[in-house]
Amino acid sequence: DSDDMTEVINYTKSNYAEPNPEYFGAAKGMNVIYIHLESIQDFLMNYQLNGEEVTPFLNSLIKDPNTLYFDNFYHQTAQGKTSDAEFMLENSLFGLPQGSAFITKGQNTYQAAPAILKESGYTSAVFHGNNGTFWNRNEIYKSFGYDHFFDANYYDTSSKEEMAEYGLLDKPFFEQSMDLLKSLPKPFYTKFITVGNHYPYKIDQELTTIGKATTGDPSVDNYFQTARYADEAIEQFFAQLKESGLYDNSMIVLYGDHYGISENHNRAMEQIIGKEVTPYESANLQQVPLIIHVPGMEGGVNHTYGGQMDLLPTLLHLLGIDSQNYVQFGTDLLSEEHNELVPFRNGDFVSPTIYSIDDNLYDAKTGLPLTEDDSLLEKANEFEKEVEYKLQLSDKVVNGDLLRFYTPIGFTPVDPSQYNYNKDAI
Ligand code: GP9
Ligand code: MN
Repeated sequence: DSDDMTEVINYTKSNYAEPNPEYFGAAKGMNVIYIHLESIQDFLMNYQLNGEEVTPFLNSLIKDPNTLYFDNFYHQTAQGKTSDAEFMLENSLFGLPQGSAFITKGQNTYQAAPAILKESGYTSAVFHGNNGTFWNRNEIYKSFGYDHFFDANYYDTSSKEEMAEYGLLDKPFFEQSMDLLKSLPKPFYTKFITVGNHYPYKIDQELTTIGKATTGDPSVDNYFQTARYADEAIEQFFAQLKESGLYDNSMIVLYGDHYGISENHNRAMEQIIGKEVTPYESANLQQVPLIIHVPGMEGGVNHTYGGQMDLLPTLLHLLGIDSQNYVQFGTDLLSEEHNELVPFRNGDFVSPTIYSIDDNLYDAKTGLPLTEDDSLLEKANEFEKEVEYKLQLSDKVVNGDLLRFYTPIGFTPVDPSQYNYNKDAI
C-alpha cells in the first residue's frame, strides 16, 4: 500500500548517487541505440581461440577513444533471462525470484525509460525479429510507453537460412532494420535485440568464419562460432549507422544480457579459461560486457563494479536528465557516489572487496575464502543485509504494483491503451 511506497521512496532517495559533472549531459539530445548482445559473456573480450580473436570488432570498439568499457559489469538476471535484463535496464527494478516479471507483471504501472524520455521529446522503439508475444513483450512494452515495437511482422522472415531459433538472424535483422530506424522522428530511444548467439549456438557452417573449440562439449564448442557471427553483425550495423549519418549523433550502448555457458559446462569451461571454475571464478564468469560509445566523450576502461540495475540512472545522467525523482534501485556507474555492491537475484553479491556466493565469503582480490577472524567479516554482514533489503523492497514495488501510488514530478503516467504495435496500425 502507499505506506510501503513511502519506505521505498525514502530508500531510493537515500540510495541516489548524484551525477558526475564530467559526464552529466555528455550525450544530451543524442539518439540512444541499445544493442542487446544475446548470451555474450565478458570473458570473450580480447579472448583468442587457437590464436584467433573471437570478437575482433568488439575488441576494437573497447579501445575506441570515445568509448567506455566497464570490465567489472555483471548481469543480474534469473529465470526471466533476456526479459529480466530488459526489465532491469528499462526500470532499474529487479526481476522476480521466480518466473518472468515481463509475463506476470505486464500490466503494472511503470516509470520506464521510454516514458521518462518522452518528456524530453524522445520517440521510442524496439526492434526484434521474433514473434512479438514472446516474453509478453507486446503487452509490457505498452506499460513502458514504447511508441513502436518492430517485431517479426515488420521483417522479411521468408528465407529459412536467414532464421535462427528465436527469430531473424542478426545480419539480415540489422540490414532490414535500417529503413525502419531512419523513419523514426529524432531524437529516438531504441533497443535492438539480437538472437544469433543463442543456446545451443548452432549455426549454418556456411556462415562461420572461425573454427569450433575442441572441448568435446558441443554447446561450448559451438559458442565461439555464433559469438563471432554476432560480432560481425554488430560491425555491419556500426558501418550502416555511419553510412546513414546516425552514428555521429547517437549514444550506442552494448550490453550482454546473461551468461551464455551455464554452470553445467564447468568442466569444458576449465579448458576454455585455463583454470578451475570455482564458485569464485563462476561469479566472475557472470560478467557481461557494458560498452558505451558517445561521440566526443572521453572513453577508457572503467573498473567500477556494477550491474544491469545501474543502466537506467547511468543513461539518464549521460543524457543530462537527473534521476533523483524516480524510484530506481541502481545508481549511476559514473557517479562518485555510485554504490559498487552488486546484488544478484538469489541474494549472492560481488563487490570490489567481498564476494558472497552460495553463503560462502571470498576475498574479491585473491578469490580465497574469508577466514572467520577476517577483518572483512563485519563489512560482509552489512552487505548481506543491504542486499536482502534492496531485493525485498524492489519485490514490494513489483508485487504490490506500488508505482500506482507515486508520480514523479514532471512525469506523465503512461496509458497503455494508446499504443498499437500492429503493422497495419501505422
Ligand atoms: C527471445 C529472445 C531470446 O525473443 O530474446 O530470449 P532468451 O531465451 O535469451 O530469454
Ligand atoms: Mn537472452
